[in-house]
Amino acid sequence: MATAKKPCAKGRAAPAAPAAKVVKTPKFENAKVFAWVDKWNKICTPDRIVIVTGEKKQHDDICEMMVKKGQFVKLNQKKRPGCYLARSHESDVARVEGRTFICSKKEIDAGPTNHWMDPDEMRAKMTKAYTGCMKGRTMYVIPYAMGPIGNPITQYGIEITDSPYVVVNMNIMTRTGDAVLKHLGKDGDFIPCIHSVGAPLKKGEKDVAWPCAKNIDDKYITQFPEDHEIWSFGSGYGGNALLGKKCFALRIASKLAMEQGWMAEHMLILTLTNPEGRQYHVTAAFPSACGKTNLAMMLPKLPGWKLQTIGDDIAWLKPGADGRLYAINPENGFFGVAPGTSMDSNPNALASCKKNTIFTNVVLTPDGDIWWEDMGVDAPEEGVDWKGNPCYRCADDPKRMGPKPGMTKAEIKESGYVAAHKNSRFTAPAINCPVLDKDGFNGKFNKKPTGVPIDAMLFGGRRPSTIPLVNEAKSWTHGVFMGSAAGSEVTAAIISNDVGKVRRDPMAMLPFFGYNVCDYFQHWLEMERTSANPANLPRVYFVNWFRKTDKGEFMWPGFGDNSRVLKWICDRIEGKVGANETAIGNLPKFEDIDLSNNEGDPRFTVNPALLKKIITVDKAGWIKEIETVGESYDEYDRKASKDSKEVNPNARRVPAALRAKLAEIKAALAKAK
Ligand code: OXD
Ligand code: MN
Repeated sequence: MATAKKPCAKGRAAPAAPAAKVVKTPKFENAKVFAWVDKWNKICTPDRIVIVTGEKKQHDDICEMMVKKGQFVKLNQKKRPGCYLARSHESDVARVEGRTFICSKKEIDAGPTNHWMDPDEMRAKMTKAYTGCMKGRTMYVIPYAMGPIGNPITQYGIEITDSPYVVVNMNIMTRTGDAVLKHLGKDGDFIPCIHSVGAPLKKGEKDVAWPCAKNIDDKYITQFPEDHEIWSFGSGYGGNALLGKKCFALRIASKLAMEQGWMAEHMLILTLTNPEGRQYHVTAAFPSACGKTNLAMMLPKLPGWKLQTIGDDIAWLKPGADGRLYAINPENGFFGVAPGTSMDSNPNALASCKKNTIFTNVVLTPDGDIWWEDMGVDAPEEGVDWKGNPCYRCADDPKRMGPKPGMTKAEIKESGYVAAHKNSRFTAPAINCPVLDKDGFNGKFNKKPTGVPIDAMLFGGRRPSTIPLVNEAKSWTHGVFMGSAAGSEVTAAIISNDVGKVRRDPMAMLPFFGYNVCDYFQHWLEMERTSANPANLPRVYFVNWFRKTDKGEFMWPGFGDNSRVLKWICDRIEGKVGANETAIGNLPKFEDIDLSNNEGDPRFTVNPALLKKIITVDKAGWIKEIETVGESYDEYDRKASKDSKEVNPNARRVPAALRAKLAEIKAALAKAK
């Protein structure tokens, strides 16, 4: 039964809730920066506003404040100076692709691979969520640069956030602070970004270790590609909250790049120097968990060859007057996956996180250090797992940990337990990397700030069958076709109905296209049409380190042995070696793969008989492969709504040049022996 409302004292109407107190917006010389901060100050109503200066003292003070609040664990400063550990909420451990939106005015412009919502509807919905969302919190204003400040390829952003975790991670991952504001001056342009963890605090309420919106449906990672704006709400996870990374450097930047004739790609950049001192610059786009960071920092097995890192995740490439593509790494650090990073797989990544690094969701050891699965070192007797619970060294495998003392490896495996989250991360300054190519990283070539000219572009994926070790595209269009067909195979290691099926991940950009995938393919093709000298575009290759035997054993050792493939690529560029010209592309001749220094640890030794197999065409496999690439094209051609089987006549189509390439390879395969 409804109860009658108590009349207000003296019969007057109840007073309206007091308007939230708005703190004063600080002054900024740049009017657009002031307007952006002022707008969100009034909506989010934080308790205070702090401008991120980029200075070490402010960074350290924020870290210490987080330690006091229980949001960071300070690691053993003798072993890991300047290092901290964070543990995230269980709902907030990875990118949320289902809550990531490209809010273009028209749905078709977001395309068939993106989630879309009408921009006005999204703005209204999110503005409601942002209203009062920073109560009890500090609003930080982070001026940041994607790329070396002042470089012609660099772009700038202003991220507003209420997360100190975001501030200190952005300090590592980008160039932040006063220098950026100075560079922007009165009217310099930037990408406006707003982020909130979506967890306002009531007066006197104690904060939690990892504030966020706990319900996945309350998280929004939104890009407005026409307005070049980024709005993120409810998540503190790196890929959702460090807005310079995926949201700006890939989604918004890919749109800008399409409009302005350059490229924003999910690619590592490396510098390779041969024994004669000739330098090559290579980019590589692999989907997640396919070894981009490992290749970017690899120690070559081939004597006399040197590899240096420029970037491990994102490349921005601009065409030069000579037709070459010049690349910078827009980032300033590595946001690497921890598990699996070991002295065997990537000693340079381990060295990169020796100091000034933030670890998220790894194991804390009793001596204040960190550990993760497949780190290649014995686990401590006991530790604290990523959820903050005790964990213990496994009874019969010192390289595993379980949730109870004395558990066996089999028991731990059966339970599915991991002590470090599978997507646990290190955020490490690039400058820590022992093999950093400092000039290239600073966007310089021949001492000039232009980015480095790219000689070869690689695509790849985890493909246990069919796809050869390395395959050279016969033309730029063929290279674009190869990229469009990239993907990774679901393996028997995963319990899934999709085993053996390929998840297509064109150019490794599936979660990162800022616009319609078909337009993106067209843009790649346009790079040749609009080039000042198409002959100077990079050569394109498809590589696959992951072929397996019928018994499930790797046929190629990978890691440092991949230098053999890179050398073959350099030899091709120099015209030093020929190739087997096949229906699918140019494959190496066995004798052209350098097998020197092929001794030692049998795990890292090339088996010549297996090598022969992975540089030939598996005709039956390729006929199937081409068919499934065609199916992915058909899928893109359908209307934006993913589950519709109808072909929408208004849908953007896969470019005819790629359809023609597919048909050409299919016909050549049919004719091949
Ligand atoms: C990714 C990453 O998810 O780089 O691709 O973090
Ligand atoms: Mn990535």
